[in-house]
Amino acid sequence: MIDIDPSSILVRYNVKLESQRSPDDVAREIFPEDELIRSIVEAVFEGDEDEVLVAIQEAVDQGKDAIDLIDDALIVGMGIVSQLYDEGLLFLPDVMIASQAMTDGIEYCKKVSGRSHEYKGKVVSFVVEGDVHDIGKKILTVFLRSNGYEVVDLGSDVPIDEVVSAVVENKPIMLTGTALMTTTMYSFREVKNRLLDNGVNIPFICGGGAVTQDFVERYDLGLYCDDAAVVPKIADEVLRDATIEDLRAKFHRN
Ligand code: B12
Repeated sequence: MIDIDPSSILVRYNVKLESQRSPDDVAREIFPEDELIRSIVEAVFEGDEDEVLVAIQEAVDQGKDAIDLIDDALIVGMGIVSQLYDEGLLFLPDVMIASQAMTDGIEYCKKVSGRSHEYKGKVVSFVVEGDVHDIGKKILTVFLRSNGYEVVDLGSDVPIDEVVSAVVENKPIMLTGTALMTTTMYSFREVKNRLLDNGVNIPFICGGGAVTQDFVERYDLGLYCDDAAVVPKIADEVLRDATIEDLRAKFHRN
């Protein structure tokens, strides 16, 4: 039998773990100080859907405005999750779980107040016809929502007619399209043609596995981006009246 002292192994592992800062440690430093807001932010960060509602109710009982809590607490919590994801401290499942808690919280705030929340702007998102790969698109909608945008999510494998009708009906500030396959990404061009035929002239942000900047910049309205986390920054620029040329200059690689 090999003679091993387990306590020495544990001590060694502990030392290694304690020397690294956990996401919780980093988050705690940036959580807001106001106790009522902090509880909501923390619940979003933990992705605890039940606790989010309890904390919101507590804040409302103590005099906070339910609609203000959306920007002041729920979106702050999601912002911290996005920040830690960008820094590589959290992973995709953490983002998805937190976003569900935030979305439940927003619905609860709207219900409690009886008023509607004012979004920064509306965005329509879809995955192209013939393509079911929707994980990237889901991430994208999480980032947009957590940055104060309303997203009309058309889902995956969406026929071109449906995309164009949704844009005409909802009048978004921009459209996002996802394609993961070389065989499906050609519908971007057709969507763009149909938008222009309908007199719609909004930025059409395209991304997803097989798509490249070289492909997208060959058609009008098209803006390429490979990182879903950048999409809210593009939307912010669109709100500042940036043209497609401005956006390409700012977000395309040379
Ligand atoms: C998961 C997966 C599946 C799942 C999809 C589940 C789902 N609900 O999404 C299932 C099993 C269903 C599947 C099926 C198929 N798949 Co598949 N699949 C994959 C796989 C392994 C991962 C894709 C993924 O989710 N990546 C993670 C996400 C996060 O990445 P992402 O989508 O690119 O998104 C990121 C960025 O691109 C960006 N982004 C995404 N969208 C947008 C939009 C905008 C506007 C912006 C700015 C950014 C952005 O943001 C995200 C993060 O920053 C890839 C291989 C790979 N390594 O990519 C193959 C892959 C995409 N699949 C492939 C194929 C061929 C198929 C099938 C045809 C297989 C078959 N023979 O049946 C079917 C097609 C079904 C269909 N009609 O769509 C090929 C495509 C080849 C090609 N280049 O054309 C790949 C590349 C595998 C391969 N190497 O051959 N697949």
